Parts: sequence; C-alpha cells; structure tokens
Amino acid sequence: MIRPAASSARIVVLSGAGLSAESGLGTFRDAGGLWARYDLEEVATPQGFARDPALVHDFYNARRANMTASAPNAAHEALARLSRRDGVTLVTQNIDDLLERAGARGVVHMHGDLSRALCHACGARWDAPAVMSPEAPCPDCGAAATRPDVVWFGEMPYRMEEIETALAAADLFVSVGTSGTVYPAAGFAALARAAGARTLELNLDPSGGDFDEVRTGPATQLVPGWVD
Ligand code: BJW
Repeated sequence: MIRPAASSARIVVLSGAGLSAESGLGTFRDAGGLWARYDLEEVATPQGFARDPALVHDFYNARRANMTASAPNAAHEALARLSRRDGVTLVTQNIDDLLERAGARGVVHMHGDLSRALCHACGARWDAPAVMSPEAPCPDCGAAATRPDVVWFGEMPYRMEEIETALAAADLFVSVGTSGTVYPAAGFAALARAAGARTLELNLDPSGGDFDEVRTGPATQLVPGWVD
C-alpha cells in the first residue's frame, strides 16, 4: 500500500474538480456537471470570450460567488497538512482558492485562479472584484479587455516547466478527483511513472489512467486516510 512515508520523499499531488465537489463546487464531466449545463466552446475558449465576453463573465462570476460561499473540506485540509512537509508539490487544475483557505503552501494553479483578473491586451494581473464585467478597464493599460485569469482550451497551462521538473524528480505521484481527460495534466501520471515514480489514484470513479494503485471513494475520506 502506498503511503506518504519517508520512502516517498518527493511527492507530486495533482488535484481536479472532485477535490472540491464535497465543498459544493460543481465538477465538469460528471452527470449534471458544468459541461452538461454550459457549452464549453462558448465559456472556456478564447474564441467564445471574443464572441460573447458578457456570457463568459456571467459564468465565472457565478462560480466566483459559489467559491466565496463555500468552505474547504477534509480533503483540502489533509493536503494542506501534507504541503507543509519538505519535497511535496501540490499542483491543481482547480481555479478555486479552497486549498489556500485550508492553509496549503505553494499551490501550483496550472489552470489559473478565479480570484485574479488578467488583461487580454497587456497581460497585467490584479485581484478580481466579486463581479467582473467586459467594460471594466485594465488598471495598467486602460483597455476594456479584462478576463478571469484562467486557462482556456487552446491556451498554455501555467508553470509547466516547474511541474515537469517536479514530475521528473518524483518518487510518488498522486492524482485526486480528476477524470484525466484534459491534457497536459492527463499525461502527468505517465510522465511521472516513466521517470520512476509510483502512481496512486484517489477518485470516486477510476479514470482508467496509468496508476499502480487506485482507491475509490469520496475525497473527504480517501485523502485524509492516505495523508495521515
Ligand atoms: C470525485 C468526487 C468526490 C467527483 N471525491 N472524486 C484534441 C483536440 C483539441 C484539443 C486537444 C486535443 N487533444 C488535446 C487537446 C488539448 C486540450 C485538451 O486536453 N482537450 C481534451 C478535452 C481532448 N488541452 C488544452 O487545450 C490545454 N492546453 C494545452 O494543451 O496547451 C498546449 C500544451 C501542450 C503540452 C504542454 C503544454 C501545453 C488547456 C486546457 C485548459 C482546461 N481548462 C478548463 C476550464 C478553465 C478553468 C475553469 O473554468 O475551471 O479546466 S476545462 C476543465 O477541465 C477545467 C478543469 O481544470 C479541467 C479538468 O477537469 P477535472 O478537474 O478532471 O474535472 P472532471 O469533471 O472532468 O472530473 C471530475 C472527477 O472528480 C471525476 O473523475 C469524478 O469521478 C471525480 N469526483 N466527485 C473524489 N466527491
């Protein structure tokens, strides 16, 4: 059985929407998930944003309000405890701040951060207001091109070099609550395994990915059970 013991000194954890599901934030691809209710081409691509920025802002404003009203769960808290050990890298595809609010250190938000705004024109970043609108000017260049600081399809995920370095050095790779359908994150288990790491999946439903061990169940039970 894989545990985060001394033999697993360098650990990379990749989390997905399943980590925050029990905090009341929707997943994407489960029945009734976000992609059953919204067209991803319209709300999660640069082309969709160019066509209808107000619709995209509505989608993210609603999710920001949900995030603010939600609280970290036992799985976020367990990963926060883990993040205080040396050699641990927490990478998340989630754009919520629940890991940080649980006290996690150094979280790598590869798909961005719902709490931040980005200017599509000049690349400036700042704290997002509760409600963003297409008319709001960038505080740096004045362009009316502000967007949530999140990574859409066709865009380069953030901090890839750092993630690839951590994967190459990992003794253990753990995937928590992600369907493993979106690249490049979907390829991390295979990369870590090719570099010599053991791989473990903690998920409600197995993703069918490249794992030495798979444990099924809700994140709030599996993650504390593995960490502590
Ligand atoms: C529980 C649970 C509980 C539930 N407890 N578990 C072919 C055509 C076109 C494009 C491509 C192509 N092949 C590859 C691509 C590229 C594309 C891609 O992967 N497309 C695929 C869909 C095919 N990727 C990109 O475009 C990315 N960029 C890119 O590749 O750049 C080039 C590059 C290459 C190589 C290196 C570097 C760069 C960008 C992807 C951006 C994704 N953006 C989104 C939306 C923005 C953020 C947001 O709005 O939140 O990110 S899409 C959406 O999916 C979101 C998520 O982060 C991401 C992953 O979803 P996740 O987290 O896995 O959620 P679900 O819902 O899928 O799964 C939930 C899981 O939880 C399930 O397994 C449940 O069982 C589980 N669960 N309850 C435990 N209680």
